[in-house]
Amino acid sequence: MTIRPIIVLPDARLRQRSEPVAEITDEIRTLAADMLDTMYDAPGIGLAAIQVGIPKRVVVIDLAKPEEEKRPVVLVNPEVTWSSDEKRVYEEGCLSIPEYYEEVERPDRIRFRYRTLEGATVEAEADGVLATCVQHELDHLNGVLFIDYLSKLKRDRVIKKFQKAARREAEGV
Ligand code: K1U
Ligand code: ZN
Repeated sequence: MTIRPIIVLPDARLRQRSEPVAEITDEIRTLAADMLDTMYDAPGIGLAAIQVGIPKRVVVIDLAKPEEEKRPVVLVNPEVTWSSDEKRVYEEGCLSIPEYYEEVERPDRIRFRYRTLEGATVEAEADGVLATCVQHELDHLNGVLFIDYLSKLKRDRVIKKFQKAARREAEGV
């Protein structure tokens, strides 16, 4: 079991676009296993590879409740292929912006495609929380954060708060 450190705002790597996975190697399988350990430990319901500092298009998701059996899903090179016109508002959080939650409006239903660790291509449809989570994680692969959907006032306020915390930590305060 390996828990990797999760990078947090204002780390510039969170704004980087991640590269597609060309081949599913042992390195990718180890990355996915470590991401699942890291997500369960946090805890969270999703994690993108860039959140552990690796700019590769890999995402893990598990929406199972603590009392349920785990249902880990690994998405390699995921893409949204269709999204509904109907929207849904959900209160989102982000492990890279700890303890900050805000409502975000996104398409309610999506279709998406991804590769599994076994190399199969899967086409899936999602609604509700899963649709929100997949869209949140795919945004991470393009350097987009959920705070980008908020007003400039709210976004600037949260960025400033995290910049100040990073400065204080660097100064050892
Ligand atoms: O990508 C991330 O930072 C993970 C994030 C995923 C997410 C949450 C909410 C809406 C969309 C995407 C999280 O998991 S934040 C933590 C969280 O939501 C949670 C933690 C424990 C139990 C249940 C949820
Ligand atoms: Zn996030």
